[in-house]
Amino acid sequence: MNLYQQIALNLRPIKLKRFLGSLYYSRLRDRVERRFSPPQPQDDLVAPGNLLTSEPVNNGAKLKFEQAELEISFLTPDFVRIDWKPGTLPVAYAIAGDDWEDVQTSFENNSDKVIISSSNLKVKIASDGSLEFANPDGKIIRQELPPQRQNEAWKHQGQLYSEEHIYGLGERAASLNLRAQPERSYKMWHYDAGGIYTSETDPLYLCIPVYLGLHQQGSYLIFYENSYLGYFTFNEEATAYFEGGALRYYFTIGEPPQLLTRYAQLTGYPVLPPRWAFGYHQSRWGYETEAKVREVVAGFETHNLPVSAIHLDIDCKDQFRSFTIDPDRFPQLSDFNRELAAKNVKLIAIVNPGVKKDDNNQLYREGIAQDVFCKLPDGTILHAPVWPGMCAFPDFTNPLARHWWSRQYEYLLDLGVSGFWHDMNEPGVFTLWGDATLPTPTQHFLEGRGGTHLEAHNLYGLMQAKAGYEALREYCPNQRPFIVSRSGWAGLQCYAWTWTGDVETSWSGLRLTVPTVLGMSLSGIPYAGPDIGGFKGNPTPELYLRWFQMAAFLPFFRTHSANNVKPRTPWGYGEEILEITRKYLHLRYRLIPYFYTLAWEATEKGYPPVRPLFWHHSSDERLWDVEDEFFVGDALLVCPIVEEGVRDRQVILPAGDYYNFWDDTVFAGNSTIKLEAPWEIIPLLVKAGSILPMEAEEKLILHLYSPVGEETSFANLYSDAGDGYKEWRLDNFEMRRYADILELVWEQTGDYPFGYQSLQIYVHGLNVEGAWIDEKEVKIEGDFWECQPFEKIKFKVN
Ligand code: NBV
Repeated sequence: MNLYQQIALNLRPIKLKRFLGSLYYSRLRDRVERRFSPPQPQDDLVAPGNLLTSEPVNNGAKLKFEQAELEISFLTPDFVRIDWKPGTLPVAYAIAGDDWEDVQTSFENNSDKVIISSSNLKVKIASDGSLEFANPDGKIIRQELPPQRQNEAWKHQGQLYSEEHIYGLGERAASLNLRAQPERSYKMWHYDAGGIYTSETDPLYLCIPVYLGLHQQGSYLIFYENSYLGYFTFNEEATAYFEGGALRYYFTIGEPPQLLTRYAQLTGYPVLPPRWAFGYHQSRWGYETEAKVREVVAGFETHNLPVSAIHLDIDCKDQFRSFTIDPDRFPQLSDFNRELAAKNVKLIAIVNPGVKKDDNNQLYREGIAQDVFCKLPDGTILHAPVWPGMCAFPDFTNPLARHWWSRQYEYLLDLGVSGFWHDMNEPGVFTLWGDATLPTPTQHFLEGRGGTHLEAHNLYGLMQAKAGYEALREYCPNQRPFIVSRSGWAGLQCYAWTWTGDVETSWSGLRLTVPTVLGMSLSGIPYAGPDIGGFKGNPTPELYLRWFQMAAFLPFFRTHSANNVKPRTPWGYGEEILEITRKYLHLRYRLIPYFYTLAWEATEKGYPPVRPLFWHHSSDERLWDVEDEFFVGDALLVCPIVEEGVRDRQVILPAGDYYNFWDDTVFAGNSTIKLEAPWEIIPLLVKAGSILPMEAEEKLILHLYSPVGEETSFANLYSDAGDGYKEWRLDNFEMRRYADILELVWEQTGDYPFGYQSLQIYVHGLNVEGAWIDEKEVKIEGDFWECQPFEKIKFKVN
């Protein structure tokens, strides 16, 4: 794209009055970058050279090469940290767990290699600095070339097996298997695509240098704790290149669920969101008055559609300024929030990081007084244009800035706002050409150590989320914070949800949703979802419907759209679409106990609720490229329709047996089947052996999907008050299938009382001849049993 095309493209979303600011800033950024970081002569790449010394240390070893140092430290027997120096070590923003227990390791020094082994992992270091990781069976899981250093930068390569697949790197508009496009380079540099992105766009808003490798010998996860600008490619080798910092990475082997547990142990387990967050969210850039929002909420009521939250975009603000609400357009926000609360609707307000440069702006004046804005190397405050005009940017890598920022949430919380939506926090600014963010020499505090934007850029949204999270914890100690953040990094799961940004309104945009969300799942980001219907554009009724049906099974279920498109609500597409979306909305609300239990599981194990097909079947190569199906937990297999005009589809089934959710037909797994998908149907399967908890009208509804053979399966149900930090309960179920008996044994832990008036039990796939609750025979009513909690229910079946 030439300069004129870039200018023309950037001009489209930016109104003319912003033109001058953008022009000024683009030139300033270029000048600053020329002055403070002139292009460096690129020295040759330097390898570590020969191994000079090696010695065992607690949990690992230390090695010295001619040009580099290496430290190997086991965190658990299958999890190891590798440090290649020189280079500045990272500030530990992404690291949550550091109380690792000692790991027994052995140290061997042979003539040509050093071997450090634990009970689960062997690391061999050759005398040239190449590394090999093997599992206890001696299978080589990964082989690495000696890393290379070029001035401040590191290049690190792993040899890939020919069949190896790669997943992760945070949010990507790409195939699920990142190696499917070997020519593609994935950049580590959060980026605001400026209103629209497609399957060609890279990077997006939330890059994370973590990936999962899967091949016939096994699977592994590698996380580079390096936030510098970087690039990854996956062809014959997996290459990671970082423009600075030490080469510190973490490596672990095991099945995918275990890999994600290890990653969560390191970077933090996802926090439990409030339960309402799993309901439906309605949003639009354009809910600019209280009256408008009231009208939308009334629309949901009139059409018998549940809604849990309304999101207010920048047009709710006073001249787009952070933490304000336009008093003319939202004159009675407190009362209005009370009105919404009575309908169980929460209000979420957008917050952008840019603080308007204006001496009459109290926030700006405070920021200056507290010296918390990002500066250029010459000590001047950096200003760049965003929505309010020229803005200064809080340096969230400064604890003082975070503390000051976190105090600002109080006003909106007092007005009854329930959650916050962090946008433009890559950070994104307006430019006419070049990179739409802060200049790379911009200075950051980095907890006192100091550094430039090259290192802090990718941390910006993460640290803003931390500030926001801490604010909500402090001001509303009895509520769990709800923040949605467009950007972030490793660790975001401890503070916020995210969404897939300004995705194109097209079938291709819809198709991207599953690989993008799954890629985030495998990068430790559990809560994501798309703008239903795409951001900028008017979806056809069919596209909207198919997007809606898919999103009904994703953690973050939200319609959102740009300000220049038609209002997008379920009732805007005619009676047929309204009826179908209503059915999916109600189904989603019935499934909330299931989603909530998955959220609890994430806090315990780090498992994302939305999982790829190979999650429990990593050796089944048929599943490695499936990116138009996904599991929600272990029970639900969702097979969305992502092509126009399609009324059926092929479904690849992993091992096991599967029930068609809509009619209980059973399919043997390890197969490919075809399922009907008229407009009202999203193909949906339930794994045999599952206990699917649902709720409706204050009843808990347990759907027992009997195993086909004589098997035992387990399920949990987590519940609590839905918010806060008080009592909880965990209902543990064990389902046993014998030849003519199906049994469900129920055990409860925790103190929260059973929250339903009664329960209903449905048995799928079997004819029931008789039922006994705690050994007392009970009569069937319809096709279910309505009862009170029990210890055991037994069915005679055939
Ligand atoms: O605040 C306006 C939009 C928002 O609606 C969207 O969801 C964000 O991704 N925002 C981006 C800023 C401008 C987009 C052109």
